[in-house]
Amino acid sequence: MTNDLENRAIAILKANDRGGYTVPTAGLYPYQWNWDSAFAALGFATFDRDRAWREIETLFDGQWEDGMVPHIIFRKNDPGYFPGPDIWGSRTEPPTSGHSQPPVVASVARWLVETGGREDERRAHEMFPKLMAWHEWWHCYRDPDETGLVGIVHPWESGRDNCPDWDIGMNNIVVPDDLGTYHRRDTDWVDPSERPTQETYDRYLTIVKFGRECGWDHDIVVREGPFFMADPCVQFVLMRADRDLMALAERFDDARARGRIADWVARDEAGAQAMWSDEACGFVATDLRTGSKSPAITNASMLAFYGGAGTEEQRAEMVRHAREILDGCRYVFPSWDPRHEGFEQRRYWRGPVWSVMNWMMAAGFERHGLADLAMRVRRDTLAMVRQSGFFEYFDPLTGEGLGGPNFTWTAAIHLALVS
Ligand code: 9WN
Repeated sequence: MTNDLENRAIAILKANDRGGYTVPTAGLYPYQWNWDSAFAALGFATFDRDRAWREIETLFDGQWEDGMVPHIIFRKNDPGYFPGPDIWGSRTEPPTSGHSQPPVVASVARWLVETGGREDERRAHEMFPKLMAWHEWWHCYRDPDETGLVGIVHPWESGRDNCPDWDIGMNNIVVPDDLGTYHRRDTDWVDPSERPTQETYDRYLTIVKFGRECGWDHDIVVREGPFFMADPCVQFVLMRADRDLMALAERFDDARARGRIADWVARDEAGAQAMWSDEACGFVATDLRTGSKSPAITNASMLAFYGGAGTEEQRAEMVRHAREILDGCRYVFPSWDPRHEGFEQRRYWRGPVWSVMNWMMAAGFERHGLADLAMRVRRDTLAMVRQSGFFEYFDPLTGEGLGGPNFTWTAAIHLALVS
């Protein structure tokens, strides 16, 4: 039996369907985004498993020869979004952006297999080499010195674009005189006071210009590009996904893949440790150029449980942070610590709550026997939707819905939580 809200969520997924892939929200985000599709699949799986698989299979239409799965696939040009395919200049078919996004897909594939039947197993098996190539890309190109810590070359690659986490890396970017003028589109759809500032956007585009001009050569972008930071979200999502990929390799009895993944898993924890900050007493974003650490706890820090990172003592510190932050917010989990300066309850990734982060976080809490924390996070996720609808994100102090309406991943997570 479905209720009105579930029917509404299903209707949103169907309305955002562009034939094999969904757009995050009509207007503001008119293309296929990487981790949005992974979460969309979780929602589709509650009523149409074939469509769930299609959502993640179509993502790999954009996979690069070197294994990278880009963060946006531009299937048809839509002037409603900036920067479009020409600005990225990736010269791929289909046109794509030039960097990736948090690799959630292997975890979704494992989940589909373990909750499904033979057809799910068949499709996961078919996808398996592509997933291996993507993970290999992360471990090889984004961790060239094999430290176990992968880096990101653009805040957009984190999926948490405007988080104050990136300020330490972004402040070092020098905007060139020949960046040129451009017309942002995001502020046509959403109140500019909730979006990244113009100064931030100039720096985003400075990184894109650098990537375009070196032909998106990953080695050059990583070694010489304007930005290279470690992100707790990408690192912990990859840690989780490596283990999920290992479970698939065992299921498919693939000894070669098992050996390769075992190497990655063995390095992952050392990488996580490099993000530990004694000052913040937690896992935080780290600038891989300067070694500077972001000063505050975020919802990405809390994915340590999801990734299975940290010692018992470190996890106890993280639980202490979680409880204090939970006490200070009507709705959790905020994207920047409200006890810390820089918290903005409405501005993009500088305070608001995202359903997808909550979904992963709750799974991590549960896995570590923190049922009360998991329950609170899930309860708030559902409550914000009930109060405000299926918005892109929410104000942690009031529950007001912000950003794009009728948002695919908010609808998908709602379905995943109630099913
Ligand atoms: C840039 C689509 C994407 C999400 C990201 C979110 C936002 C884009 C933007 O929208 O990023 O990739 O233009 O702000 O931050 O997580 O995947 O929903």
